[in-house]
Amino acid sequence: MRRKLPSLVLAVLLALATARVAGAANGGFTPVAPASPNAVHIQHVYYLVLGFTAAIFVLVESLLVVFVWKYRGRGRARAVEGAQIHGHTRLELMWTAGPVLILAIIAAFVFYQLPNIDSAPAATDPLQITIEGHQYYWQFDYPNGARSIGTLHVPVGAVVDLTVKSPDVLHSWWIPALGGKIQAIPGRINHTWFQAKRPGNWEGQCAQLCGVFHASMRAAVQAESQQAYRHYIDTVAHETIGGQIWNGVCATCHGNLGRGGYGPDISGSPLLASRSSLRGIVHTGVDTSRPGAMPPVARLWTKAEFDALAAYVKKHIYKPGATSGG
Ligand SMILES: [Cu+2]
Repeated sequence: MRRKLPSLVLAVLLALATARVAGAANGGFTPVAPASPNAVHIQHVYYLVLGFTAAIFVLVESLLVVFVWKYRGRGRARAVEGAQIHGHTRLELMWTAGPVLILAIIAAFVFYQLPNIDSAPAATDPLQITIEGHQYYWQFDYPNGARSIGTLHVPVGAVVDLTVKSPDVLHSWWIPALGGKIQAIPGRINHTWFQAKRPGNWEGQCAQLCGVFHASMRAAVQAESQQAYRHYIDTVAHETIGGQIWNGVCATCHGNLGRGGYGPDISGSPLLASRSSLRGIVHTGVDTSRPGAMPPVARLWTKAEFDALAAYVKKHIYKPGATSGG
């Protein structure tokens, strides 16, 4: 026993040292700090389930260690069978009734929390936002007709009603700090909501495998003052749409400066300076039957959006004379 003590102490210390990392809010076992009431209630459920599973884990593992020690071979020859033990009615009843009880408690608690996760707090005038998932970007439409790509701006404290759609394939909207996932399904309209309780920027990403660039399909929600929100949707969203489209749509594959990534280097391509050629390629895509080919990203853009992108790439991305692979 004395020989084993140092390794036992080491194991316990190691467990304690890693427990802190595991318990940290991000990158650990626990959800991110919630910023919306629905996310708060989801977290309550999470912790109840975590409590039971942690207790069961500790119970089972410690019994395992105790039994391994207590019923070890003690030098018995390998061919000789150990003592055969069976039948213990009370124990068997306990480990049948216990799990039933635990599952009933979890189910009851989930049903108790569900209405608060599902339904938004009553608000006289919730903010209506339409979200569209596209390969490989998120698009947001505001009540005044403004549109943004990649980042959704909302006023702090507003109940936000989200209408979630997809014109191409399945996607899944998910900002963990602001509630659960909701599928974006072609031909169907889904709804969810959130209410950002404090100013901040929360990130998430598409939670449904939707193609080669699924992992790059990030989204963010920026909660700001009512004044900053109004300024954004009245002025900024419109003025920056060209850059938003470049960064949110094109740069995903072609790199921030268009120097290539998954997609070819387009920084020197004359296509960027020619409106009609650019229009053709973003509207129809390239070789779309091939998996991972360029999708027709602009299929549903307005003329103003295409014009803004064309002006942006010509000014900021196009570098005549740079080597071009496409
Ligand atoms: Cu997606």
